[in-house]
Amino acid sequence: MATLERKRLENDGYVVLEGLLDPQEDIAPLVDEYDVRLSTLSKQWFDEGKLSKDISDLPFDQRLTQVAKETEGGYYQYLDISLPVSGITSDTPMHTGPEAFRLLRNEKLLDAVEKFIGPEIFCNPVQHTRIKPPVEALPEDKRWHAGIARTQWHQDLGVVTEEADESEMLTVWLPVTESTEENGCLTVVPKSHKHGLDQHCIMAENGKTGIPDKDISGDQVPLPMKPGDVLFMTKYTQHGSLENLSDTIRWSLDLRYNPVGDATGRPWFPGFIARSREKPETELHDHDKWAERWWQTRDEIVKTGIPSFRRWDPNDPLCA
Ligand SMILES: O=C(O)CCC(=O)C(=O)O
Ligand SMILES: [Fe+2]
Repeated sequence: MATLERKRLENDGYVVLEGLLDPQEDIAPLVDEYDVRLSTLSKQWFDEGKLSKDISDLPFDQRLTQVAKETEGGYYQYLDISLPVSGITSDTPMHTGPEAFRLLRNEKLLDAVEKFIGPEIFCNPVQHTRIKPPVEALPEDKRWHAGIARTQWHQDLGVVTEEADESEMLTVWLPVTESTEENGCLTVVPKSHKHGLDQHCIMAENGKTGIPDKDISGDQVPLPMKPGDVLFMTKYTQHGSLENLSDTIRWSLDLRYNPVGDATGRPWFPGFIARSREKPETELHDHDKWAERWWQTRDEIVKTGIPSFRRWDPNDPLCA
């Protein structure tokens, strides 16, 4: 029987559950983990001459903004919780800390995910940490980089492989800092999930893959959210994000889950069974194993490469 949450998702394409998480209990440990990570990195970058001053004493948001300026956005991959989809080398960094894993397995989050996709839950490896500085800290050519700046309109199915067409992939987006219209909150088009996959184009202006503005099919609703609130979206829901026009950072995580057995859309990356009522012994609880799988994946990909993955033809006449 469909739950109330699932009915709302089917009807609107998105659901926000306010206060699902406790910021102190569920999110603060991750913030502390990133605080240490950014201190370590900024010390290292200062020693290597990549930063002009030692900023390890600054509060996190100022440190991140300064790092964003001086590295021209180059910090992003060090803090993301996934490998990139291209350009992986033997020293590509990422963040695989225990608190990141703990959040992927958060019981309150999984209880909510269960209401949407049922009790056999696979943690899909399409997952990101996006810590976005004020836009003026970034050079012009990075102001449409979805990890650190504005995100182009898209559907999540448009950015994974065709294998996921039949999957019931659920996107879970949560703010770590308050997210507002001023600092670049998420925007969605209610009910836009009802017509299937839209044509995505490689935008002439910025080289990013997305849905042209003219094909956005309804009201563009900004979703200001507080830490603890969680947004759930279908793989067809049109969404994007606003620019960070504030003077502080806008930090979010986006995670994905699908029923065990469905394709993830990035088969070369490692996911894991987060919950199985049928076969609990198949769940992964071990952070070290999770981290190890990501690092092993990187090393494998360096040897074998990722099969070229280009869902959208840059010369598609529909995009002219
Ligand atoms: O946070 C953002 O800017 C974009 C997030 C997104 O596209 C997603 O969660 O699927
Ligand atoms: Fe997305």
